[in-house]
Amino acid sequence: MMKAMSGKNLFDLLAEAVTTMKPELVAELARKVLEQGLSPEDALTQGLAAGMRRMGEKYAAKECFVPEVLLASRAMYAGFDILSKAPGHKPRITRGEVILGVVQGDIHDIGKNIVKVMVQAAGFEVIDLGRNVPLPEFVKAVESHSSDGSEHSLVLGMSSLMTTTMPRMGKVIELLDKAGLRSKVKVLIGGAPVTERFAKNIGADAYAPDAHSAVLEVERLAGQVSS
Ligand code: B1M
Repeated sequence: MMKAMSGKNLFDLLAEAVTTMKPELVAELARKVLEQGLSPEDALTQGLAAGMRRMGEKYAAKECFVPEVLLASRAMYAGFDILSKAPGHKPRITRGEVILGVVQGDIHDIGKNIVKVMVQAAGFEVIDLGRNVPLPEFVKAVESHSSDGSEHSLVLGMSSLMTTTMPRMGKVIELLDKAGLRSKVKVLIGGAPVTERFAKNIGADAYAPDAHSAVLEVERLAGQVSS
């Protein structure tokens, strides 16, 4: 049985349990976060995401290998499942729709899933297309959700973790243009190699470096989209 502890301690322990690849401990700590009435969003960003970030740094420094990164992401999901289903974590009002996906050729979806939960928590409905999404699927989703008769604003969020796949986000914008749908949707992009400058170059409306900024950008963009 774990004693009550401060949010910061608990979030640090969560991050550590991710980097030490312990799914049972991550789940136990995530439940503790909820029992203590702490914020699931803070636990996601300061605990789970921080742990994965640390794991990413270790991988880049060749201090660990792909199987360990996979085990860490499995541990991360053990907490993610609990925190994302927390009561009161569901959107109370739908402030708009956000189509989200990782572009074709790219299977890195941990960051996208964190963005998804945070955006849902902020009251938006998320249409999750998943990862390795064929480019026309983004266009189809925009087409169907911009003509579904709803009064809500529509944002398309694309994620890419590789320099080889990030130009495909620009391709999707071109396809939206060709289909006459560009004005119906605001485009937000993100992912570790993406920059503000790249976003401008490909004609995206916004860039967010992390999940928290993604929520702020979605809120800003949703206010701009005409229904
Ligand atoms: Co891969 N991988 N990987 N990998 N992997 C990277 C990305 C890499 C940088 C590692 C390296 O070489 N240093 C490198 C890419 C190099 C490049 O740019 N060209 C790489 C590579 C090469 C590969 C493979 C090709 C390896 C191989 O097979 N030879 C292969 C690719 C397969 C494919 O996609 N086709 C591969 C595979 C994998 C695993 C399957 C083992 C696993 C992915 C598991 C999964 O996602 N389900 C994996 C992982 C985990 C990583 C690293 C280590 C960590 C990524 C991560 O989850 N970070 C990564 C190295 C690194 O980043 N240092 C690496 C934590 C996550 C919380 O952060 O995703 O950045 P992030 O998301 C953040 C922000 O970016 C932002 O908010 C999130 C939360 O704060 N954000 C958005 C993300 N999306 C957003 C969208 C928004 C807004 C903000 O708006 C819509």
